[in-house]
Amino acid sequence: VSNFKIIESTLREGEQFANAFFTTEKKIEIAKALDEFGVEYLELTSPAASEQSYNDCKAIVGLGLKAKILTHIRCHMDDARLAVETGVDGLDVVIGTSSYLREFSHGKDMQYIIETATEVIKFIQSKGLEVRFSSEDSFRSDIVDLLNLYRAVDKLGVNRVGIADTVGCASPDQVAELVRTLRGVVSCDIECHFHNDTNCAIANSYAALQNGATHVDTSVLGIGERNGIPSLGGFVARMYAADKEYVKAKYDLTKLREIENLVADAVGVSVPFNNPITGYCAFTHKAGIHAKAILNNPSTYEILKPEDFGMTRYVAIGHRLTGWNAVKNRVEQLGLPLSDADCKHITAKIKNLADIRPLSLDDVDKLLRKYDEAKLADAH
Ligand code: HCA
Ligand code: CU
Repeated sequence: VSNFKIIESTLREGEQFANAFFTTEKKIEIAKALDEFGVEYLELTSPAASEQSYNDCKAIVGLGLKAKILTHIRCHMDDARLAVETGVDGLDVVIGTSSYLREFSHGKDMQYIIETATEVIKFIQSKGLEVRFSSEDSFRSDIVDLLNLYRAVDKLGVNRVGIADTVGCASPDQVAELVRTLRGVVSCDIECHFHNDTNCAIANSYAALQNGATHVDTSVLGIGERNGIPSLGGFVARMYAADKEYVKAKYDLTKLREIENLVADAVGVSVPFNNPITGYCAFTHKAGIHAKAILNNPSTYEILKPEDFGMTRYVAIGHRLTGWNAVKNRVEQLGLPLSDADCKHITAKIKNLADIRPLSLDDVDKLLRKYDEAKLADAH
């Protein structure tokens, strides 16, 4: 799947994360970092949310970034009027279409939704701005209602329609089916927004792209409402696995770690240990069989090349699953003149010790050096 665009929503969906409070300075720092990374769009909190949100939106527009700046609004003329004043490149308009949201949230029927959408979309277009129209809770909406609505807004000439799995209930096959159907109904681009309640957000995004979607919403570390949406890093990892050259050409992948640390710090969380690419063990190889193969050729057990992301691989050796090839590699790194037989002998010793307690690399190095010294002493 090539030719997709990222709508980076750390500064919109991400602000809905429980811990998020971004100062203007922090928002600017994050916006600049994401722009350097190369995301195509930044989506910002609605200017209608608060006075500061309005001002921050203007401040980010004023940075003159390469990325297009979008803001996210309810399908309402008041919000649209306020948003166009900020100078953004486009508006992401959203309204709830499921019966849950129509009954318990805004209380409007489909006819009213189509009429309001038409008014709001025409207004945005009259200002020369890009417009996307999306239905919240798409996967629990009536399919006929949904397609009628999308068809109507496509006829108005919106740039994109969006589907949103607001509650994180969709599976990749359901996504594939809905996007494929939608692809047959509209001629505009298709954006998708998946929540991660059942850990399917990235798989769902990929399924959407495979079936005709063009734009994917992400946030750094996946922060958002509840447990969030696809993480920028995880999504990029998925797309790199699908088309490495395309992804490398489009984005500055070595910036990922810095951006994640910036956002983690800003919202007071740490980067998860098993995070794709930047998790602390993402490139650590442990079992002897893996270590041996990795040392021969990293592609044996690595689908992502750590150096493409400014990361380094690590082969863990101080444990009971270790193997003599990994030990030998360490011996060579230390420049010790030990034979294969020596390495096998030391490996047995490491396994014995590691059955009792885990060994640090330092412990292993000491063992290796001691062995070497003892050998020298014997020789004299
Ligand atoms: C919400 C809105 C949204 C909007 C997605 C979109 C969602 O906070 O409920 O604009 O496509 O998940 O539905 O984030
Ligand atoms: Cu959302």
